[in-house]
Amino acid sequence: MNNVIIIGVGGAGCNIEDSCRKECPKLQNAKYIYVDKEAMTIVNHGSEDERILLTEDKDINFRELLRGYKTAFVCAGLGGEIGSELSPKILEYAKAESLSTIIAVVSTPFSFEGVARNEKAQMALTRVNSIAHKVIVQDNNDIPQESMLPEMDRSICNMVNELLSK
Ligand SMILES: Nc1nc2c(ncn2[C@@H]2O[C@H](COP(=O)(O)OP(=O)(O)OP(=O)(O)O)[C@@H](O)[C@H]2O)c(=O)[nH]1
Ligand SMILES: [Mg+2]
Repeated sequence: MNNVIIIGVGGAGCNIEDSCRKECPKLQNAKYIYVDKEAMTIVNHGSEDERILLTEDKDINFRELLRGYKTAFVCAGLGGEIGSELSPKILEYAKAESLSTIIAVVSTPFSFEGVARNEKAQMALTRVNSIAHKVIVQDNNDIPQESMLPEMDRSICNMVNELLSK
């Protein structure tokens, strides 16, 4: 599938994307893009030409980036700043570019992360649900607490693989 683009936004989004890259055989040939505002975080993902560091004075043309692809996956952990704010926007850009399949792959926070973060995530999820054609949601509360984060993202990949096998 080389007409597929996968964009991870924020810390969790980039982690989820990396897990998909490792665990989803059907996404091996996709174009991978990692987006974050934190330089320290983003260097841990992909190769240099796959990374987009958001800075206040840099305007990123996401529509141009998405143009020509048939399918877009947008990955984000909802509840923080960048993933919650930017992932719905990127989904909207994909819609504006008329991609035929627009899929969101998101997590919602553990309850121990607090009400504010959970409310932020729910608001973002409402937006995501209204834009994407398909939404894969990992409720982090469903993951055994002793599991490491990569384990939980593996369970997201299982959902992605299931979707792709349909
Ligand atoms: N599934 C999964 N969830 C994660 C991971 N890391 C963080 N989270 C969850 O994702 C939410 C958002 O966290 P981040 O991705 O760090 O936030 P961000 O989008 O980078 O936003 P800011 O750093 O606030 O700008 C957290 O509240 C956690 O619930 C991860 O590796 N996998
Ligand atoms: Mg972050």
